Amino acid sequence: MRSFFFFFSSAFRIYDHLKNLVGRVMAKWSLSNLLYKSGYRYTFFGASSQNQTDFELRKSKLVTHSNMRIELLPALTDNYMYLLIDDETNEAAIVDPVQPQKVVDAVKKHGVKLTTVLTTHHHWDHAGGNEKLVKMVSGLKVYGADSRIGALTQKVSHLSTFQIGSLHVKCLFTPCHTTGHICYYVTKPSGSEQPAVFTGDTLFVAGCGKFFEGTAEEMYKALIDILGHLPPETRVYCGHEYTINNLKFARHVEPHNEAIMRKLAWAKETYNSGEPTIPSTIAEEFTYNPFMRVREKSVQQHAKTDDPIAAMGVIRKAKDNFKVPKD
Ligand SMILES: N[C@@H](CCC(=O)N[C@@H](CS)C(=O)NCC(=O)O)C(=O)O
Ligand SMILES: [Zn+2]
Repeated sequence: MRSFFFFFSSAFRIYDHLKNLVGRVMAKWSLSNLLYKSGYRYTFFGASSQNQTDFELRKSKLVTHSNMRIELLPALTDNYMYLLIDDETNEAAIVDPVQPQKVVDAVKKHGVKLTTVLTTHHHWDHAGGNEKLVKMVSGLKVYGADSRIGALTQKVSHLSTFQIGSLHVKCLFTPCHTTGHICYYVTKPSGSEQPAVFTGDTLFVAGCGKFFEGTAEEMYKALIDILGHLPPETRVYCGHEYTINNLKFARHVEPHNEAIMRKLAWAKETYNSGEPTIPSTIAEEFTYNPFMRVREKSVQQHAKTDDPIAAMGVIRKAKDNFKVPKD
């Protein structure tokens, strides 16, 4: 009987040992690990080359304007949520709170009163936390322009305005990535404040969102006529950390543009130390963002057209099919 048990416990130990060994070898050679090591990482839309640090190591960052503070909260693989704090009243808003617990923790850390949710568009990686957050924090007003947005309480449209404490918010309707996309422009009336704009998936640092539900003409209107007319010093807070890939595409479009080379070197260094590459400014975007530069000869030559709206369509299609180089 004793030797019977001994046999089984040894056999089990050997089996367990082998299982661990096989598990470790499998983990080492698994597809995700190989992709990770070769500089690839997953997004829920598929794999994309980033050549960067593990997204788990992405740090948050606090940007101080003269009358407001904005905390960048990395979420999911490459999204950002933004906690916007009005220094005068201690009231706060959160932009695209896809990970509600992280939001509640940040609100606690700053000791502010969260009253408002600003939703840029209905996609899951932006609006997917709304329902849970309104259950965790009572009395929240949830802004957005699309009825597909969860927990929506305040439906807005182009040029709708409202306050967050003493801060003034203006809604800018920028349909194209989705038909109900809103950018939020925030100013401090009578302050020397540098304004902020939360651009969701319309304008990225050095890029723009895919045209899922819109046209090149709509994106031209959004980027050039609407966002492009904001004060040049306006800080741009976008929905994703796509800066490096975007600049590699920008370099492909305009190989002789020095502003692109400088920004790319800076973005690689910044991202690899775990820091966000956000915010930029509207003025800066005009120097390196090919989608903001569709009126420039160099971009039009690449797109083989002298019509800026046609150029917008051509380079968006090219970006959709662009294979991002490793460096
Ligand atoms: N290509 C993206 C893949 C994910 C994706 O399609 N993202 C959407 C927003 S959720 C988009 O509009 N991306 C802009 C682009 O690929 O230029 C990346 O760089 O990781
Ligand atoms: Zn997105």
